Amino acid sequence: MSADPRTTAPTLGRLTAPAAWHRVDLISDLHLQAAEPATFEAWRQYMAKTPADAVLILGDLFEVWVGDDAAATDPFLQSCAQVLRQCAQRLHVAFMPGNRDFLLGPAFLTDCGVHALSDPCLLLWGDQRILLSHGDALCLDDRAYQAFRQQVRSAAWQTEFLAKPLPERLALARAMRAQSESQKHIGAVCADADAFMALNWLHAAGADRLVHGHTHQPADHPLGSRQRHVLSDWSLDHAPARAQVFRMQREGSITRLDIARASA
Ligand code: LP5
Ligand code: MN
Repeated sequence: MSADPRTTAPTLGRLTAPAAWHRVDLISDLHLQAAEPATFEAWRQYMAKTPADAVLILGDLFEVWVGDDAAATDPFLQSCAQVLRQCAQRLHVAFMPGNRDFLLGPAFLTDCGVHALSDPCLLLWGDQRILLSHGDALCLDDRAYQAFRQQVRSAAWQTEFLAKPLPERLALARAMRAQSESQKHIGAVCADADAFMALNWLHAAGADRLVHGHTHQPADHPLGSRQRHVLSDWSLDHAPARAQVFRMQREGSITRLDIARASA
């Protein structure tokens, strides 16, 4: 019998912020793709202009990622790599995998100068202890997804998948995206983060705040004396337009900025 994820202590990554950091930006769920040029352009400008000391990307930066070899031949992915590379020369950029881009590998990150974040990860910053996650692992009521997740996060499945020819991987990813969207259209899935599991993670990490994405329902939820903050997804190519940056200051204040203000 496998352990109950609601009560199991998570394996935590850690990021200790240097004393010099004053602002940290959190973004997630941009789902970058060539078919959504306005979203890409807003992200490009934001990455070039943000006054933050660090941009931490909490998963689903890309619509799908089927292996680092795809980036070598895809002009759109090369443009994304260039944006990451230029930003990483100016400030600390880190990436945590989401359910769309969990196959993004260390070779691509190293090539872009981007640091890897594991999920969940504890950010230690002055007096603050902030827990970061993509959020999909917390959506426990979505049993079908959790079974799928367990399978595709295994080393054996990933080795087998990445050994397939690129066109086959792209076709499988397209089929999986279509399957996922069709589930939503029939209203089958409306899972949110499990509050008990979120609180267990916060206790285990000794953290006051949990920040995650994935559910695309931006909000701030009290959890006893602690907080769960949900990031927005980004889309400037489809209504309703949305692209929010979650900006944290060293002294503890938090602001949700729309993209125009975040890039100023
Ligand atoms: O991403 P989103 O927001 O639409 O929905 C997620 C869950 N869906 C996914 C799938 C991704 O959208 C697509 C993954 C692309 C990765 C590319 C590389 C790997 C390719 C893998 C090929 C097999 O993560 C969705 C959740 C939702 O979040 C809310 O939490 O519900 O979960 C699902 O839709 C999964 C299904 O519920 C269970 C799937 C069982 C497998 C069925 C196989 C169908 C045939 C597909 C052909 C490969
Ligand atoms: Mn997601």
